[in-house]
Amino acid sequence: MHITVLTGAGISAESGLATFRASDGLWEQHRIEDVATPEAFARDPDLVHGFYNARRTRAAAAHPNPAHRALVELARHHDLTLVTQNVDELHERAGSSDVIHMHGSLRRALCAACEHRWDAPAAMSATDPCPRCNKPATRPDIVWFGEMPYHMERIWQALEAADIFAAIGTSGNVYPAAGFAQHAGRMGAECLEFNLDDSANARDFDRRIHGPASATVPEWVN
Ligand code: BJW
Repeated sequence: MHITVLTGAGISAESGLATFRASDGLWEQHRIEDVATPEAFARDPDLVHGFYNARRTRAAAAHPNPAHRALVELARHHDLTLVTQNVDELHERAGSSDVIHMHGSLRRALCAACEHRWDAPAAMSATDPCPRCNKPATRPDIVWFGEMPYHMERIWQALEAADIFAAIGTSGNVYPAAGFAQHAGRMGAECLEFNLDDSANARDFDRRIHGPASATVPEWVN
């Protein structure tokens, strides 16, 4: 049996990391247009680096919770593809391997000039030189609005191969991830949603399991 899981910010909420669209979420404190678009980075790279440097510090201090750990257990018994929109590394730190980071990672830096990637230091600045081309064009290796998410070919294949597709802690507001349930369902997968409430695309799921992921996901896996 092949299971494809998509995780969003909600799975890391109980590890103390803010989600985006909650009333106290990241998009209440920052305008998307100021920190999560290539235009924002071109206009004010220091502001964008400041936003991601602070999140890198918070993510490094956070710990995986029972929902992250349950997915490690799931992979022991099933053929699992784990796709995350999250830029933290809590899945890896729980013990998951081969995690597909479709929106990039706080742990990686990207040269906007030559596209070289490397491990990010704790704090970055746009004037940091690229280790390959030496240009001062360092940016976080994060997929911003209007940019193409990573590993899409592999993800579509995993959705098409899935007997079960499960979305955990994602609001269903951001494409292409918000279209995954519809696609997997059309290809024959049973679609499950784990969330506190119905997401924006709840109608695409066969079953909706409401509650905190740290309780509902381990219960599903065991
Ligand atoms: C719990 C819980 C608990 C809480 N237990 N649950 C129309 C107009 C303009 C653009 C578009 C358009 N239609 C589509 C687009 C494209 C655009 C898009 O979708 N825009 C929408 C806003 C409409 N998408 C893109 O641009 C993407 N690229 C793309 O489409 O490329 C193709 C293309 C290229 C070029 C030209 C044209 C097309 C890229 C999207 C990049 C997203 N980037 C961000 C920020 C970067 C990463 C970062 O900084 O971390 O990624 S935005 C932000 O949203 C972040 C997240 O990964 C993403 C999803 O958020 P998520 O994870 O769902 O979090 P929340 O907060 O929304 O939800 C949390 C959920 O958890 C809630 O439901 C809670 O209830 C739940 N929860 N606690 C269980 N304990």
